[in-house]
Amino acid sequence: MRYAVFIISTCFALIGAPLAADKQVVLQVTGQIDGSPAQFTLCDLRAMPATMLETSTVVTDGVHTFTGVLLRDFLDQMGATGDVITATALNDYTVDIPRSDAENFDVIVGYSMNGMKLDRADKGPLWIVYPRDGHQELQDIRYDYRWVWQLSELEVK
Ligand SMILES: Nc1nc2c(c(=O)[nH]1)N[C@H]1C(S)=C(S)[C@@H](COP(=O)(O)O)O[C@H]1N2
Ligand SMILES: [Mo]
Repeated sequence: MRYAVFIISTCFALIGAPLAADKQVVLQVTGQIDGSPAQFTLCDLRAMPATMLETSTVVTDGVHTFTGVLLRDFLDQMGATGDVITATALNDYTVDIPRSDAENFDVIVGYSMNGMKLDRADKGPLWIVYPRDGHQELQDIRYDYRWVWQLSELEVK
């Protein structure tokens, strides 16, 4: 039920119409979820509760504020049952993310950095962001691999 509500959500722009690009599917979720495959536009993701995260990254200078959906809640909302999430990017990069990362840390599927939309040339439209600065154990190459930029698909296994 909750799932149905969240899948039909769209962008309700207060001023002007939402950009057409924001109504295109940016993320597909497949595998062990209710109603697989599920598809999401940026509008859908923005309509969900947002989490902000301040952190540095290994590929940018300084500290940035990222905004996105909490991976833990996102998976729960879809009724995900698997322990592994295979994340795939537009450039065909793929990596397995243990579900436990989402349980143990406030990992987000980020859609904006410093209040600006992430575009394709700048790790967008979606980037998996870990709260790196807040946890010493996340400052490790094992986790760096899981910061999938240009994220396009999550497969729950
Ligand atoms: N889409 C995508 N995300 C990716 C990668 C990639 O090649 N494509 N490389 C991963 C790896 S191996 C690391 S260490 C970090 C930083 O990669 P970079 O230095 O190549 O940007 O991003 C991760 N996310
Ligand atoms: Mo890497």
